[in-house]
Amino acid sequence: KSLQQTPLHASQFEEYMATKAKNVNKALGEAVPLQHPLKIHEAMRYSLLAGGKRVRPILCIASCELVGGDESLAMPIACAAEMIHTMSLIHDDLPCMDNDGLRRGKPTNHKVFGEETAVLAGDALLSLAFQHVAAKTTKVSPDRVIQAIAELGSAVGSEGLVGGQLMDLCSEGTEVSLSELEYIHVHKTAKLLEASAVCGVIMAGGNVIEIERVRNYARCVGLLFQVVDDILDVTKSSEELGKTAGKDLASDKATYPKLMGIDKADKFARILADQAMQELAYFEPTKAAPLCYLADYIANRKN
Ligand code: GRG
Repeated sequence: KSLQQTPLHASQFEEYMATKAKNVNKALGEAVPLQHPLKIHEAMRYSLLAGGKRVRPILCIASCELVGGDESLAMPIACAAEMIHTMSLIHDDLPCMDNDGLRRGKPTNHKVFGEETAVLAGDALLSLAFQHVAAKTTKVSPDRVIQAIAELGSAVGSEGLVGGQLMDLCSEGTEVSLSELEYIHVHKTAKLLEASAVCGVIMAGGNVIEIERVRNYARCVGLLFQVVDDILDVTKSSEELGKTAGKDLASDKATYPKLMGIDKADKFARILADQAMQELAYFEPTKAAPLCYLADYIANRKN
């Protein structure tokens, strides 16, 4: 399956992404009203509404629509995925983790609100994510909602984001093998993307085969996301430096280009994109078109 066969023009896909992002932003704004105590809700809203690409919620909604579900069925859990993603970024930027001062072009949460509030804003967003799914999902059977909550939970905890982050922290300053790098990327990045997509299918009432196809698709896309990130790190910094050996090849951080070379990393990215497309071949082409484009968008993104 290739993009040439998809019954959707590139401009229509851009419009699809923009419309979905707008709907998600509106739902996120409503999910966290500016209420007492103001400081915590300001801190939550500051990072949640800071203008990310909304890849996870869009993936969730597109997967729901893939199997015939309406956007509204998936919106609460799509928002939950973005709340979890945002909390992981807030905590990742803290001085005890990556100690970053800038995120999405703005000062990080703890720089603006202080470390204590940033920790609490992350905690509140994580808690709200699950509360929001349980309280706001309508027209979906309770067993499906519970299945989706379990899926999302496993993507966040020690089998997901937390496990990946811990391995990442522990590997600092050590020689990282390819399989360790894959573990970190799968857990820090792919698991939440996978859960977002799978939850969309669950909410739409998809069957086990549909769930597995979408799971495989999203797993490939998740790893692809990170391989492309690693490649961009190298190519961006070599452009900046005006030479072939980029920042990342020289730095301590393990990346795909560093471990396998830029050509093999490029090839690996192409294999992952092809695999993702193959999983989609099972579905009706019109319905699969947005996910097809989403994989292509992630493979070819420039930032
Ligand atoms: C879950 C309790 C708990 C703690 C979190 C800090 C941590 C544990 C995990 C770190 C997870 C992390 C920072 C993963 C990297 C994820 C990633 C690929 C971020 C970039 O995502 P984009 O490009 O960002 O979608 P935007 O800004 O567009 O949303």
